[in-house]
Amino acid sequence: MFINLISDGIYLPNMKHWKRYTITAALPYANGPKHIGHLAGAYLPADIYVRYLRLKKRDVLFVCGSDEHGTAITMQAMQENTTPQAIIDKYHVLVRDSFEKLGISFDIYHRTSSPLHHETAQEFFLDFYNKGLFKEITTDQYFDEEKKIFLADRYITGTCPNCGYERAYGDQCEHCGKSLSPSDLINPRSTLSGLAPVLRPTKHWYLPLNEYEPWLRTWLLRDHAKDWKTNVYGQCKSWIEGGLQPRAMTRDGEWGIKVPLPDAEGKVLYVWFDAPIGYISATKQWALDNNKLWELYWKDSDTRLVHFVGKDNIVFHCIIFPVMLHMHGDYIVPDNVPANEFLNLEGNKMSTSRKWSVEMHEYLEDFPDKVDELRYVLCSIAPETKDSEFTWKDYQTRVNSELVAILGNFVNRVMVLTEKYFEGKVPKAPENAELKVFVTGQRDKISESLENFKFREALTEMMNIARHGNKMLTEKEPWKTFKENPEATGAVLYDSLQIIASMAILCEPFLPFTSRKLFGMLNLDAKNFSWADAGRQELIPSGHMLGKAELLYQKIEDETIQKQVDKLHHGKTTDTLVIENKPAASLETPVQVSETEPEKPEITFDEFAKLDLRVGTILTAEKVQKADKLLKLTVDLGFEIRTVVSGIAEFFKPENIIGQQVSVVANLAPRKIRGIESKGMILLAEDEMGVLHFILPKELTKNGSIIR
Ligand code: B3M
Ligand code: ZN
Repeated sequence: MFINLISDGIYLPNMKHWKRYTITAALPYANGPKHIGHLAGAYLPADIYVRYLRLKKRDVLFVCGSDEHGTAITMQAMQENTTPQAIIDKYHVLVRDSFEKLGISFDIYHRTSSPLHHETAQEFFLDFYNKGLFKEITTDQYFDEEKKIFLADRYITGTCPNCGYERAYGDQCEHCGKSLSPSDLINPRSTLSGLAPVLRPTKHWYLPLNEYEPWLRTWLLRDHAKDWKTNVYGQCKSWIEGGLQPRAMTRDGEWGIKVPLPDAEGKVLYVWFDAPIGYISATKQWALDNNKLWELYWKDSDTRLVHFVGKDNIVFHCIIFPVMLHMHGDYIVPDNVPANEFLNLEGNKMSTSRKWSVEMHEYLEDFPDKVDELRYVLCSIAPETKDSEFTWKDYQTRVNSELVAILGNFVNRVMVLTEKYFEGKVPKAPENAELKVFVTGQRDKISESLENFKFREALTEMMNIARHGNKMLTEKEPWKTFKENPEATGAVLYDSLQIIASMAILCEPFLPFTSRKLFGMLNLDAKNFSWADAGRQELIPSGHMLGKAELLYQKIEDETIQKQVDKLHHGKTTDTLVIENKPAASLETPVQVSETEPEKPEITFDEFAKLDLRVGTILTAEKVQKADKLLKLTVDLGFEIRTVVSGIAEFFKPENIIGQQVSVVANLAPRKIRGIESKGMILLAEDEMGVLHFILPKELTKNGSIIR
């Protein structure tokens, strides 16, 4: 426990006074564009935090860059008939430029393909190797003989031994949710060639995570029980308690960083080994470019290291990378990993490959001058503690009724009235002590929320200042008092201008473009102000000439919103991209493979006649705990009521399918799914977008009717 004076002059408990900050945001895979869910998950909160720290005049470094290795990129290149280099070159630029336009203020946006990074990652590997820390293990892995490549789990499909679904992946069955390993699959096939893969022995270097369990229990489970977000802490706890296994830190393949050993021909470093080291190489590059000492940002215990990531990256940043830093010895470990959950879009999971997403570059094309609007909405709905949802309607409402009606309106009224009554000069007025207490109080509330990574709360407190200003104008009606009492009008406008000046500072982390405009309108130089200035007396002095007023925000019309909704529903026309990094149960982050389903072998009529297909009606539906994809249904089959567990939770809300008529395979052998006995299977059609639809008789049909 630390008690420290922070620079605003207030005491905040539990807060160490850090000398400097190293802030990282997950390195995006350079194999596709990134969507607003990524932005809300990691990059926006990181940027808000960093901008806040800079305003507090802290020494802060914000690093990011492209993650350019991994089997996903190799496989994608094969599928698209191009090279990994061509893919990463294209998306490195697209993603970097999108971030820049969105005001994400990285100090460096590096690349893991750079020689400096290769060297740094190899140095880590050799450090562990020379200290004898790796375990060398030879195992049998599936190999595609046609493509001459070892297959990552995701690239093997086959029949699920648990539910019989024929397109289960080597790491998980998406139908019943069971996690699998490739050898569990019945009739495994390579998704690249369609051929049955063969097993071949291969040697790899493993990080003995299990040996670091005691350290993790102390450093993470004990020391961060209070200050880490519960969603993050909970995930780490279940990983550690589930028993840690040694993890291979190398892969077979050509694309990536060569394993720096003589007997390692054809082996590269595992992408999750090298990618987080990318934060360190980015720091080295930045230090070279700016004449700084990189080691201070990674090896000094007074440096606060914070990783901003989405929830699918938690284990890598909270367990694997910290273990690596700890094994190396000289490095600091993260003080916090304030990971967010996922942002859904209009009722469904956001997904680039399914074309159900708003890509950052597309938003920028359609709304080039509405960056703060997006930042505002994404921060207000950020999935801080649980998944949340973006809808275009909600975007419109928040922009119109909050940014336009509260902040924009307040600023506009004050500018117009000052111009009208005081020729655009800050009027003379006595200091308002009460207002000063209010604004400094808000400033400190925002600080506290931001220090605790509660961005939504911080944004609300920031907007409450504008709400307060509007209320003041409405109550005091300075336009009515001017004739008889110009001092009264002057006093209200003076106070309002002080509020706006404070807001120009306090809104900067969230709305940097608005802040810039406000400083311009106030005719003040942003460089002369810091966080501590917000709320201080005479922030903008009497007699100061204001700049030109401009409209901060414009109302968003229904047509604009409708266009976006239509675009989403009708699929997109841009040719850019198509691959999604699917967070999987395995530690490999793979590519969603789009393939045409091959025809199945012929069956006889008698074989077909063995199926007992029936019409049924869903009576109840509920989510299965801890299984994102599963719903537990009871289905009325006429002759009996059945429990059926179905992998449709991503597509249907339980309350929406009660009373739905469905087709059921009634004589499927019962099986236990997540401890629930399921008997029967609901039939669904999967469209080209991967969306599921029920198959049902055209007319309402008696339950139990036979389908033939
Ligand atoms: N590229 C995965 C992702 O974008 C990965 C993050 C690396 S952070 C070191 O989800
Ligand atoms: Zn299954």
